[in-house]
Amino acid sequence: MPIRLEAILQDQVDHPAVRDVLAVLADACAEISRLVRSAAVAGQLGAAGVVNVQQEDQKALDVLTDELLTARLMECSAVAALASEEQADAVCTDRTGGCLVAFDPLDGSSNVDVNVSVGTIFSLRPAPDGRPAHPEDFLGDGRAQLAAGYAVYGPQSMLVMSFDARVMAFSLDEDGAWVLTHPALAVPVGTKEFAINLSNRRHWRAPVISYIEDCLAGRDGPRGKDFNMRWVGSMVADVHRILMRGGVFLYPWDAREPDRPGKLRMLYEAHPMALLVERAGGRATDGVRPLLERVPPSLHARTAVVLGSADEVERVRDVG
Ligand code: AHM
Ligand code: MG
Repeated sequence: MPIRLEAILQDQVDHPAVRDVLAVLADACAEISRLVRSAAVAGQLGAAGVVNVQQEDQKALDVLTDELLTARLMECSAVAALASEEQADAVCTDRTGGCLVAFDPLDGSSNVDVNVSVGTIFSLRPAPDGRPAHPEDFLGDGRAQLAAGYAVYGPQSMLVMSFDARVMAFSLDEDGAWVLTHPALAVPVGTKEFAINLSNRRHWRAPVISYIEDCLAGRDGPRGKDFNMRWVGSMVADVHRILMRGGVFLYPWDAREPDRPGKLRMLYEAHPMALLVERAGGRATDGVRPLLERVPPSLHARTAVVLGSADEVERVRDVG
């Protein structure tokens, strides 16, 4: 008998607000999966003709998924405030207690028009007790997260989440229900796969170049083994591969925009993925410090990211 997400949330999540918010997010991700699957037929691919707070051109689906998640979360009484990659400011309610929810509604959306996997990333934090939330309440370290997860919309739609020490994965069945397919993900060590956008090589710092050169040298180089490279360009898909079969993912600082500490955002990309990877036995750093120790200075603050198999991440040090 397949185990459904509702049963897991009911039996295994002690925190009522976390339980409610995860249920809402799971339903919303199932809706987004349908939206993504039918987007070509519904004429919802392509650009929205708007630029978001990150100065990135939004896709029509960036806007639709952001609106969908915002609407569903605002209806949930356990949500005190939300922050989205697509919105300049946090949206705070006058509710007290419950959760703060940060999300990237459609990660990797530059891939959506060419039918490559995209996803939704989310992170739950405790809301303050006894007063309504302020936007600054989101600015805590990664260890303060109550739960985190992502959905990946690929050949299968999967929902990966952690609300305790484990990382579980659910797959969307034909009837639109999330069914437990992977009860405890564990990132293996001793792997031979790296993921980085190699086209940025000339902009990296020396230690990143040296790490990647050693991988590229294969069995003739200092690592003494051949490596494989993968770069989907959707963080959800690259991290999903690492949670399933190991490897390392890097989006380091680079010299294109020297004042920017990296491309990926801490609150709704780096922190939730770091929580999942660490709970699955991997490591996640900004090249220097554990990502979960970092506190974002602002809602959309960026960071360098190195995550994956513990032994590989340990090798990539002092590159932040
Ligand atoms: P997005 O949230 O606007 O889609 O941007 C984040 C994405 C990540 O999913 C991915 O790892 C990275 O950007 C890819 O960057 P690049 O195009 O430089 O390879
Ligand atoms: Mg993203």
